Amino acid sequence: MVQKLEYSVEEPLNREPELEKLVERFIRSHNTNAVNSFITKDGYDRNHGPIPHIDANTHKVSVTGLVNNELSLSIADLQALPQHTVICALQCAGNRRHTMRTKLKEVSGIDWFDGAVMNCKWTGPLLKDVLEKAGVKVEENKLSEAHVAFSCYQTPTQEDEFYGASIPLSRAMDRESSILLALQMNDKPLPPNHGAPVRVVTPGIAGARSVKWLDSISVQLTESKSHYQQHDYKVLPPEVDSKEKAEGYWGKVDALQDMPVNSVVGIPKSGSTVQRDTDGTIEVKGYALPSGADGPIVKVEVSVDGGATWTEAELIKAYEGEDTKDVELKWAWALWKVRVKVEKGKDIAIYSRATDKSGNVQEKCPKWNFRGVAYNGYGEASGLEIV
Ligand SMILES: Nc1nc2c(c(=O)[nH]1)N[C@H]1C(S)=C(S)[C@@H](COP(=O)(O)O)O[C@H]1N2
Ligand SMILES: [Mo]
Repeated sequence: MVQKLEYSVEEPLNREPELEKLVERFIRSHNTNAVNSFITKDGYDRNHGPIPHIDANTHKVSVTGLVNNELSLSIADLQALPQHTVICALQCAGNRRHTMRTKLKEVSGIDWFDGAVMNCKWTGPLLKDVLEKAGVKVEENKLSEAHVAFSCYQTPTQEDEFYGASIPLSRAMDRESSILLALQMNDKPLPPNHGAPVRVVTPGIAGARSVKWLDSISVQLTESKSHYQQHDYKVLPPEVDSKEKAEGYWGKVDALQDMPVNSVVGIPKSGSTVQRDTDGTIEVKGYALPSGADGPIVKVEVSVDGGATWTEAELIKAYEGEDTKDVELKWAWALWKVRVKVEKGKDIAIYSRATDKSGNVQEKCPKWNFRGVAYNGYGEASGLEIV
């Protein structure tokens, strides 16, 4: 039962925190008084429609499609299953779109800067356990082409009657993938804006597949019919440069799933004046994200000479007082910091470059794509004045 709606289809809530507040230790967020650090307390919001406030006591999640037993699970039923916790980065596929738009060419989509990502702790049953309870009924030779579709029917969205997404069944059934039906975020029940009472969390996969206010799960041989699976969130080839041309391509290009290795420079901020220390160094900080299931991040390097030489940064995986002991960090972001020597001058740029465990290395600049998704060029703070 929906008790009220906040925002609207015409004007959904879309916001990102300031980058410095995401990567700096213990800076209070202006809006919520939350303190971000390794675990993000005040993350971005991305909605394609209003935010529903759902009654957790009556809400049900259905499990249908190619299963032996269709299920209708209450929140209490989901709580009764074994609970799993994952700390993972969850990012919008459009994170850093502003950089693609300004560095390469105009793209279509919300002007996200580098803050459409959060690193949170999520708790709930594994999707795999829920699917096993229902019993997946897919013929052996069809297993590799099956999908799990998630839907939220609470409100219409900007381009569709509902919000939906799907992921490959093989990924869902892999225990290591840590795909959850999250009931808690950072040890508290989910807040309405992040999907209360239950949302999907797909570590390593574009945020668009982490369906909030989850109503239904379906095992099927086709991908979700949602606009957001079929006509959005795809890396179109560079020759597609208009809405009209895109029409001929949506059906031919795979849906974006795994996100690429990435890093950004959060401090200093582009365009700022930075005072050098007596030893001629300045402090540089940022975050880094592994590619898909290839985490964790193993290296971040910083360059102050346009990429000719690089200095390795220190990876800060957790902070004291934050209980990340015994928690797998494969899906998490890495916060990093380094002191680098830099000459005095104007219009200085600092680059960052991340490497993950599987050896994926961030490249200087990826190819342009019409929707400006999955941008992962070098992190960059530019236009700095060093004094
Ligand atoms: N039901 C529903 N789920 C949704 C969305 C939405 O609009 N409706 N947006 C998706 C997108 S594009 C992203 S990036 C993430 C954002 O999650 P957040 O708002 O908790 O940051 O939720 C995903 N799940
Ligand atoms: Mo997104």
